[in-house]
Amino acid sequence: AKDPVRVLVTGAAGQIGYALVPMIARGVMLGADQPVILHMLDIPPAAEALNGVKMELVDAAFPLLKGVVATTDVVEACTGVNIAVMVGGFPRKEGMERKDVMSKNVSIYKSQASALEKHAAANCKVLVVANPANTNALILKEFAPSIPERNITCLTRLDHNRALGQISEKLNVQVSDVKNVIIWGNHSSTQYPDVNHATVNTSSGEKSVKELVGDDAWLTGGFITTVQQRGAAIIKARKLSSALSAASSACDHIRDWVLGTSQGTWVSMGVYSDGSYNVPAGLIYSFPVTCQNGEWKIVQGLSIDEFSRKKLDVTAEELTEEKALAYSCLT
Ligand code: NAX
Repeated sequence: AKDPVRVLVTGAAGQIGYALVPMIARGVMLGADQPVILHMLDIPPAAEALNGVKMELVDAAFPLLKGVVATTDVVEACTGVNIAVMVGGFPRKEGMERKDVMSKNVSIYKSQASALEKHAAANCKVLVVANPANTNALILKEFAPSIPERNITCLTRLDHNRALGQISEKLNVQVSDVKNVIIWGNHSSTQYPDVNHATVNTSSGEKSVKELVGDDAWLTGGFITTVQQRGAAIIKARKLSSALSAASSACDHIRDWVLGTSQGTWVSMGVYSDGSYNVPAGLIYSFPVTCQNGEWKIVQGLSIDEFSRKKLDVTAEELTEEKALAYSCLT
């Protein structure tokens, strides 16, 4: 039998945490043959709720779950973890300035970066979910210099999956037959969902999404805004933000990163930019990536038309501003 993998979930007493930890314990994230030990971190006001989640994990008697650490101590939470899913953060409340929210998250991600750097297992892979996800990941990277930058990522897979879902609904095809959409940039409303290279597997072979949809006005208009605004639409309908879809996408992100993407398929991940596609280096930016042997690689050589170029630049500009704002909170 395989040795258990230790998976940290911060903010584990929250909504996404509640949906995510059972998925991890069932093998959705790392595979049905991979035992796991869950490390759950939250803050003292949520300690009792966190303990309730631990009780439910015990009650669910998951065969793959070999242990549960539920704690408000960041060092205990980070010790020995192989995977860290950072869901905890400070939410934006009505009437709060952007800078104040940023400042709270910068201080959280700075201190959690240090704890991970000192106490996580070597080669720990990090996924930041909490917003502003790209910039939180960047702060984590800056304050954990001994963790390789390729190990620090943020979640845009939910946006990617939302784009697959919209195409599947529009064309009335199975979502599993749609692939290679791209989310470029920030996990925010400036993200660019791009279908220029996306395909659908049909009974007569692979067809381009653009050709099958045949409605450029939708692809460059309603489709993009629907994906960009989906989070807000969920809040309006549920009176709560997306949780099960966020949790499921976080599992997809880690599973593909660790176990690999299938041949001919790419996914979207927020990763440290190396300047590919003329995206400024030094931002955490969502790119199309393939994964093999536990490493992601940015898909190279895709054509970028003028419309797309503008969209890639707008979301990069927003990230550059966020980065400056985050840095201004450090001093
Ligand atoms: P909740 O407010 O339900 O849960 C957040 C939890 O984090 C709470 O239990 C809170 O006590 C805890 N927390 C706060 N500060 C902490 C700290 N310093 N250390 C550890 N835990 C801490 O929010 P939820 O709906 O679960 O969303 C979590 C985060 O995911 C939010 O920042 C949200 O904006 C972000 N999202 C990101 C998405 C993405 O695709 N990247 C999509 C879903 C979601 O909106």
